[in-house]
Amino acid sequence: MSRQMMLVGTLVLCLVIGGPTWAGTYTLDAEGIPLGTHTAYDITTPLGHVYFTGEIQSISSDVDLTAAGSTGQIFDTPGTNDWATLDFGFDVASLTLIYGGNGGSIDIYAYESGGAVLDSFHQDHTEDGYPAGPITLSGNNIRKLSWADLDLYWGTYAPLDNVEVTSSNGAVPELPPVCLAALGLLPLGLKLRRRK
Ligand SMILES: [Ca+2]
Ligand SMILES: [Ca+2]
Ligand SMILES: [Ca+2]
Repeated sequence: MSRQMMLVGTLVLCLVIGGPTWAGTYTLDAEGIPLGTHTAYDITTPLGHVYFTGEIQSISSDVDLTAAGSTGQIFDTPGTNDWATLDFGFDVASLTLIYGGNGGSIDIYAYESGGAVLDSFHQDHTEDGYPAGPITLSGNNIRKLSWADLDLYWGTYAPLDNVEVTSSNGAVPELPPVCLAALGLLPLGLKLRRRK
């Protein structure tokens, strides 16, 4: 068997065993998540796991959010003096989303894994007729998105929808660790074979 054939064979075999990891963009639309309040609800996406803390509501009651494209369920603040959060189990390059409310303000922060703020957004008013996005928050390896209505002292209604998540890894298939390990051992295998 030629060296090239062994290389291709090893790649195919380890991709079958490990499965390629596809990175790119995925939109979180809150559909399929049980209604009510959650703590770190696990949303499995092709990009990796995302954990939602906050309230899932069945429909937006904000006309601006609906006009911006919100359909069905929404990600809302819990209304328990706390932030709603989306925690990402992978590095995120940017988040494009629509937001709303029927009064008060909205603050949205994007954090890195160490807790430093990478980007943020603030709007003084969310009453009818005020903008609802889309806006984009970006940064080097975002791991968490948090938002709240601080103007109404933890107002209970500050919804997001259609959160388009772009992974830092770009839209390319990634080799699983088993492939990298197999490729790393390949030269050794060829050497032993030549000795026989
Ligand atoms: Ca939705
Ligand atoms: Ca509004
Ligand atoms: Ca709420």
